[in-house]
Amino acid sequence: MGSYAATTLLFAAALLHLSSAHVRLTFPPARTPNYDFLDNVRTGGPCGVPDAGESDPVTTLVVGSSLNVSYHLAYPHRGGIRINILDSNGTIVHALLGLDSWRLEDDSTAFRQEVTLPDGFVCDRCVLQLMRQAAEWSATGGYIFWSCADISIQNSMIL
Ligand SMILES: [Cu+2]
Repeated sequence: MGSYAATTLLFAAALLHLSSAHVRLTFPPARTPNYDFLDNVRTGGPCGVPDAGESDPVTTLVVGSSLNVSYHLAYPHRGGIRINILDSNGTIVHALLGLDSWRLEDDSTAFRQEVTLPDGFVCDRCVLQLMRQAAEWSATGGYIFWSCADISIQNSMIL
């Protein structure tokens, strides 16, 4: 294969990767359309897709409980994750893994992270936001994918 063909193939592979193989929440399930290629270059934050209102799945969680946030990871990008609770306006109200560092940076194939919801924080409609770095695409680590789930946090599962 000539170097031109090899270069073209490599470029095609990179494009294919950029458009199809990243990260998407599986629990709580991502809002729709639940694309796995929502990044901070081509889509707007904090979720990449707008809240679709009534048609979105809403996962009810119990205040102060622990859960395994799980995500489909199509490719083991370098870098870590953050998990935040946002209010319905998209403002971070709780950074469940901290705001100042990335977690799981040493485990690029991880696909879940246990978190504990804050005591006393309930919401009828809020957002669990996952951010996942793809550090090899950015010298500063500022290239990320995001995926959001619409959630409600209640005092009891019995509504
Ligand atoms: Cu990817």
